[in-house]
Amino acid sequence: LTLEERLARYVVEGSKDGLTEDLKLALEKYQPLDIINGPLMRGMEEVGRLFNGNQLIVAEVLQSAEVMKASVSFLEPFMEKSDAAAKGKILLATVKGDVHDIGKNLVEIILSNNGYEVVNLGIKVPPEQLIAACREEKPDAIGLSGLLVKSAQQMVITAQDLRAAGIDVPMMVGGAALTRKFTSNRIAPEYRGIVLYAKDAMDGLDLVNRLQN
Ligand code: B1M
Repeated sequence: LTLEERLARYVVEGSKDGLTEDLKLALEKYQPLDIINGPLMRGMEEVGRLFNGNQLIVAEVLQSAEVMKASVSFLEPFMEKSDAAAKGKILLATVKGDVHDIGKNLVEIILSNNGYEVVNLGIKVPPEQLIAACREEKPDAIGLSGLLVKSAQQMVITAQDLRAAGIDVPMMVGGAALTRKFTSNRIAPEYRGIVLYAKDAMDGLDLVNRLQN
């Protein structure tokens, strides 16, 4: 197997044997984020396909998630960091009912490495908690992540609740079940502030940078 195939396979098989050595090798060829977005993401996509076809059980998918998380933490110190002083404060959360956090945590890493202060509220965050955190933290933007189809609907509800609470700071949404169209047709009309769709973590950084300028 090639290095790239081995990296994807660690994720698919949920195995860490040899992972660190191969990540080190990969760093000689690629930028950390390209390793994540390339072979590791391909592995995760395969996990999603196998899971969907009932060829993997939740416990196995959890192991794959562990490999992905371990890889991201190994690669994180090698990522480019800008020393720009605090560009703004971003509140991040995975919406109510959803436990998926790998994508959200990647967004946190990218934003904090690029001068943003990130308050990560974690997973399954109900609108009430988000509203309370907004009042306390006074963020420049709110970032919501969700991977389940029902999470896209939960974002609509969250937008409504935030609006009812008088909150209108820019909102960025992302996650596999979401589309740009759903964001502009279903979420944005329910919110008073700007609502932006990010297809991945780097896109998220671009969007937030544009908001600050
Ligand atoms: Co779940 N899961 N899962 N899962 N899981 C999916 C999402 C699924 C598509 C798999 C499948 O069936 N093919 C499916 C959803 C079906 C649907 O609703 N359409 C699914 C399901 C069904 C479930 C359960 C219901 C299974 C069950 O219990 N029967 C359950 C849900 C529990 C719950 O949430 N209440 C469940 C549980 C789990 C695990 C716990 C086992 C584990 C998560 C572990 C963890 O996150 N700590 C897990 C995993 C790993 C997946 C897959 C395989 C991989 C997700 C992932 O981490 N990808 C996933 C299939 C897939 O996506 N291919 C699947 C890597 C990550 C980097 O990508 O999060 O998409 P992602 O983030 C991307 C972009 O989306 C974007 O940037 C990132 C890239 O840079 N992004 C943002 C994300 N958030 C953003 C926010 C932003 C900006 C960009 O700004 C704020």
